Amino acid sequence: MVNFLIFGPPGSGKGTQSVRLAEKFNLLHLSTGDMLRAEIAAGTELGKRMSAIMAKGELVPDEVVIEMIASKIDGAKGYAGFLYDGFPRTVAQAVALEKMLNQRGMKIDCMLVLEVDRDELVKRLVLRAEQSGRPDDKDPAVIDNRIEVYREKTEPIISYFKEKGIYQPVNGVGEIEDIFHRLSDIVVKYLN
Ligand code: B4P
Repeated sequence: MVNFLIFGPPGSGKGTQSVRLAEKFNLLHLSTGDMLRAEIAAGTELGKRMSAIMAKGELVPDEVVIEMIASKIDGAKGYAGFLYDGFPRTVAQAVALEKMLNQRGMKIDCMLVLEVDRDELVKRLVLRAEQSGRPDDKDPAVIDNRIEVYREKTEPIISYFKEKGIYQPVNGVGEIEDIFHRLSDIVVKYLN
């Protein structure tokens, strides 16, 4: 099993590209954002507690998402690999993921990093708010906070993994299809 991380600030297109990559390369798409939104939609106790945190643009507690990912990895069969979307988001989550994979005889093989400037991110999220109605996209102050939280808590993971030689930066600006080709060209190398 090959383990890919797709990484980048909010609105960089992680979710958009992950769906396509998962389909093309038979990867299990693991989006912690989608898992959390599913809990909220189902009205679970966990969902109720997490929705207030997410609506402010803050990160949910590490242990919540680590537990979610572990339960998905175990029992997954028939895939060429895993694609982690929006996880890890803190160095603590990165360390937990490495440990979880090591215990199962795997490692993180590749970190795809979508690079998109701030103005483009805000533009995309404002547009998405109109279409999807996601509460965390509606308020510009919340979007700013999510970008800040990314810079402060998530971006340090890049240097942590750069030292491990798995860092693969990708230009995330342009047509969705073109970005998909840039990513696919890297992914295919790990699967052959
Ligand atoms: P996520 O669900 O991960 O969402 P995101 O970072 O906002 O978006 P993404 O980068 O996937 O962008 P997308 O493809 O949709 O997180 C939401 C919240 O969940 C977090 O703020 C946090 O509270 C919580 N959370 C999730 N995981 C967590 C974790 N591990 N730990 C703690 N908390 C966690 O693209 C955005 C928009 O741009 C779309 O409308 C898309 O159509 C558009 N777009 C994409 N590519 C484009 C392109 N090339 N050109 C133009 N538009 C494009």
